[in-house]
Amino acid sequence: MHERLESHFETVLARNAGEREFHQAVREVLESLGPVVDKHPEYVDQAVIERLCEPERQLIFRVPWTDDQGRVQVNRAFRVEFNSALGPYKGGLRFHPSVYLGIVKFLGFEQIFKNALTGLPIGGGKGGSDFDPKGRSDAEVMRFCQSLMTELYRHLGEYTDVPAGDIGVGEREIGYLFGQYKRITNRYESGVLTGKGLAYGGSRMRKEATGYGTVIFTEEMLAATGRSISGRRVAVSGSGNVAIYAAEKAIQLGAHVVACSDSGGYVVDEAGLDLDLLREIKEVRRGRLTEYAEARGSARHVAGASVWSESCEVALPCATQNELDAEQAAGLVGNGVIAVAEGANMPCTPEAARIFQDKGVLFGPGKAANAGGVATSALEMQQNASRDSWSAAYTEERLTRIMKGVHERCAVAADEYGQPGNYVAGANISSFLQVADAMLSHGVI
Ligand code: NDP
Ligand code: 2IT
Repeated sequence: MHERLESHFETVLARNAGEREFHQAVREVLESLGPVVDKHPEYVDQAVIERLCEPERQLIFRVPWTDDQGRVQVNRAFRVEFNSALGPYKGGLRFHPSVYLGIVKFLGFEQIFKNALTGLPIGGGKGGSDFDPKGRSDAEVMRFCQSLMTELYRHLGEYTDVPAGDIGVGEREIGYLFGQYKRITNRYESGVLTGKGLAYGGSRMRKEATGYGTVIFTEEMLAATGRSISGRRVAVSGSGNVAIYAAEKAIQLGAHVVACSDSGGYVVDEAGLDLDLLREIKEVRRGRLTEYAEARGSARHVAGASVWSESCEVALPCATQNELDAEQAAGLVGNGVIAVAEGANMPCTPEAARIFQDKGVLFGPGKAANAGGVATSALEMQQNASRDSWSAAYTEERLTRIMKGVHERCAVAADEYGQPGNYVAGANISSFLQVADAMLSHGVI
């Protein structure tokens, strides 16, 4: 790390003790910014980097609700409004038992740069709760969402802070959250949440956008080196929103997608994943991957193991942070992987990412590769603001153009700062410059 950034990083460690994932996300960005600091010392002199690492506002609140047995349950919820230099705070809500401040802050920090890379006017924020939706009835999820929004609504607004989904938060949860916001505020403010259902202001292609975008980004990286995903053996991790639609787009482009996972293990299906079956189990029944193997003869379920022990040419980690470590990365390299794109946020450990880069594997970091989801959220906000609704074909065309733009911004910045082909450096530098310039223009705030 550049010596002028080391003391900032020490401050981050001291001020945010115990927030391991947040430290990891900040370190990765600061490690890329050495050449920028040499060229533009004003970013350090004006404490832009120091300010960027400190959220503008952090909310932590109690969420009490009653379960189906009449017992009172208490969860903790968070919203970190990290940076509004480019637009209203924008970023998802995650419901998962592992959620604590350090995870929300890592996600919010990443979101600042990801959102800048889209070229759209959105700032960075993130939220969530340690609520575990698994095994809960629709009525319990509704009561939890209503209680959460009863506090959160006062901090939101289409020009202020616009949440969406993430792990454990999909169309069902966004519906309950929107209903409660509308009821409390007595305003039909469509643009206050994204990922809404199509019936009441959602955007076509939002559900598909993150996974599709990840594969479009992968195809751009491959095309830049004269290759394509067509005919390649692909593995994805996870079997949620991002994973399913990454698999779908890869299949559309002629790839052979053979594996996916959930927290219980993974399935390998040499005949190629049957997405209708996967969607039925995961999206409709909210079931487990073991059911996939039971229903399909060509598939085998491996319990309690990582999908990254399987061989593939293109690896798309789409589950969660730090799910792919150095040993698994070395194994994938040994088995001939040529491209890795992070559909999830920070799924590769720093050591794993370094192995891919050192071995010449194309590596698309999450803040670039999965930017299609939030970008399409911004398109949803545009449709809501103009009281319009676009076709799937037009929205996908916009998404494709945006992802090509993200790839281009990363590639150009990497070249300009002497690290051609390094998408991590390119993503961090390009997005930092945009946010930092906006912050300098706004003065010391
Ligand atoms: P979903 O809740 O739809 O799916 C998550 C998937 O990952 C499930 O298969 C889940 O398995 C698995 N998973 C989650 N946590 C763990 C864990 N701790 N260990 C093992 N497996 C786990 O979430 P999304 O698909 O929306 O999100 C996946 C990733 O993509 C996250 O990193 C998210 O931040 C990122 N992302 C999401 C975007 C979006 O638009 N939704 C946009 C950009 C990034 P199980 O069901 O067994 O828990
Ligand atoms: O990590 C992410 O970019 C998301 N979960 C999507 C955020 C959004 O506002 O659509």
